[in-house]
Amino acid sequence: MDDATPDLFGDVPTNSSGPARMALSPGATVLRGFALPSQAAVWEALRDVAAAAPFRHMATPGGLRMSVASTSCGTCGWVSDHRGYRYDAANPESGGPWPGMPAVFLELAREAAAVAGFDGYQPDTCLINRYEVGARLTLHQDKNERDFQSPIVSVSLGLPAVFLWGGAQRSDRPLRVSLVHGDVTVWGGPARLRFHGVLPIREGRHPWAGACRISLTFRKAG
Ligand code: MD3
Ligand code: FE
Repeated sequence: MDDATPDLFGDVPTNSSGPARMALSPGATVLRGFALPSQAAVWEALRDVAAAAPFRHMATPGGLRMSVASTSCGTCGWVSDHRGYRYDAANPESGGPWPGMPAVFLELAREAAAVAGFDGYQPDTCLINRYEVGARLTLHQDKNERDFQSPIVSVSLGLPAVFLWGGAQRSDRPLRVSLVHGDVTVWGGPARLRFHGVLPIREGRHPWAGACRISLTFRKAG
């Protein structure tokens, strides 16, 4: 966290008085600690998904190995290779379908969306990103989904991250927001196409995740 850009919510307790809901910008809501009540069941389901569809470092369309390792569950999964970014019903690693979306994932995503004002959320995929120390995501937009009406819900687990929250243009100077284990964010409406990214993960240890951050990102892609 540099001094010129203070942590927006650094003084908000993460779990002392139940989940806190905060508007980041129109359409973007941070739900502090929202995943904590279901964290054990979420973690167990995550291990099942990763056993069925192992994490791997995909290649960008330009041929670079992503620093983030990923996998998916649901009726389609996010894929990147020399042909571009897309959602595919098949896991290219196995040729078969992705693991189904665990009920505990779906319930958490639907409840978070509803609290943020999006009733009836029906995500069909969850992208699971694993960040080792130093891994990052440069500023980008999520534009590979067919449906921009539905929000994106993301769950942060393991090591903390500094999330970059940009504007409609890549050149808009991003805000920095700390996300810690159990935080859930909901991005929809006017926030849906904003640029965003994740700064390199700093060293640390989490009791379950070890030296990693894991994010679950729910989308209606198909
Ligand atoms: C804001 N993942 O996989 S999730 C991605 O923490 C991605 O792994 C990050 O960005 C992560 O594409 C961020 C939070 C998120 C997801 C989608 C958004 C924020 C968003 C789409 C629009 C605006
Ligand atoms: Fe993204």
